[in-house]
Amino acid sequence: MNPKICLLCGGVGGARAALALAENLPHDTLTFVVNTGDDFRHLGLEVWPDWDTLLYTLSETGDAVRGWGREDEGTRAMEEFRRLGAPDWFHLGDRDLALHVVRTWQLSSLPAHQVAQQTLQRFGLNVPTLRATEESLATGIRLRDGSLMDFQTWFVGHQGQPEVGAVEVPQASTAVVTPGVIDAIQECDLLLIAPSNPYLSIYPILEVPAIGQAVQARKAHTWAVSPLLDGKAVKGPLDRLIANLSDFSGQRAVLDCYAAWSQKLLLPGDEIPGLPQDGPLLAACRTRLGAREQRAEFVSDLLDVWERSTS
Ligand code: FO1
Repeated sequence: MNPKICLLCGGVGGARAALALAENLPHDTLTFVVNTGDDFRHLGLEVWPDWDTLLYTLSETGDAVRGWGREDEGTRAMEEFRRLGAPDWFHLGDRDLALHVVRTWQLSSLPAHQVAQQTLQRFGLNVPTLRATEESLATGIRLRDGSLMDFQTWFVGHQGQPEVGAVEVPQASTAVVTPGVIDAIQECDLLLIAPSNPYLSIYPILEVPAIGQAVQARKAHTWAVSPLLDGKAVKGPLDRLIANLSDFSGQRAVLDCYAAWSQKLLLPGDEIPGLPQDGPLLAACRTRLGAREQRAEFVSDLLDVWERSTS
């Protein structure tokens, strides 16, 4: 029987892992819990980048090359923003913009989890997909010089270049956990941490006390998927964050990130030799997720490891 899986995810790696599960497993065995640390208000609009990347990836309406925003997207609104003197460092495509306008309008009368569910329905998606928290976790980047920069200003505005001293999640202790998140963590057979950026996409979720405690209580059932391939990040600033924030490098750094949370780390088999065997157990798994057949291989390996662990 297929395990009930709850996936903690964020970013492009998280969205691809969610797509892999949704393409290959019964939808009623899955729940996705999405990072809300990247969410911010821009031009008066509520922008939920990790949620939207998941929404567009699962509905196959996203720009697969960039990894964010819609495919077949227009730039007319952006051109007009520029003409009117509005900030243009964060690109909002025409169709993507419509989503943010409708979301902001809906949030004036509905809680975030209801707005999110309505959007899923409009995109024809039926896998339970939950924002980790009702409001943004407002991830902050503490720079090496001691100053604090909000996440999107660092990630997009400065292209992730300023050296990072720490990732901070100031709203974590007061944020309201979305209904259903704790139940999904407690009731799943397998709590899977997606191959997302551990520092930017997963750590903010785990920093929410009720979520962190629930995950800790399920450590024996928690597996993490490494976001590194050939010891390197597939996309984004992870390699530099590891250099800034970890005492280790490559897969050893990922192992260290998840030692307190996870019973197993899944990573390509040829990257296992040389890694220490005294922390989370290491399991070989094909983790390339760019093409449909690779995603099927990933899920097949995941289920093999699962069957071996339960027999
Ligand atoms: N990332 C960029 O690098 N540049 C952008 O202009 C940009 C716009 C954008 C608009 C909507 C959205 O949902 C995401 C967008 N992203 C953009 C991606 C996003 O900010 C980051 O990739 C994530 O927050 C990191 O996971």
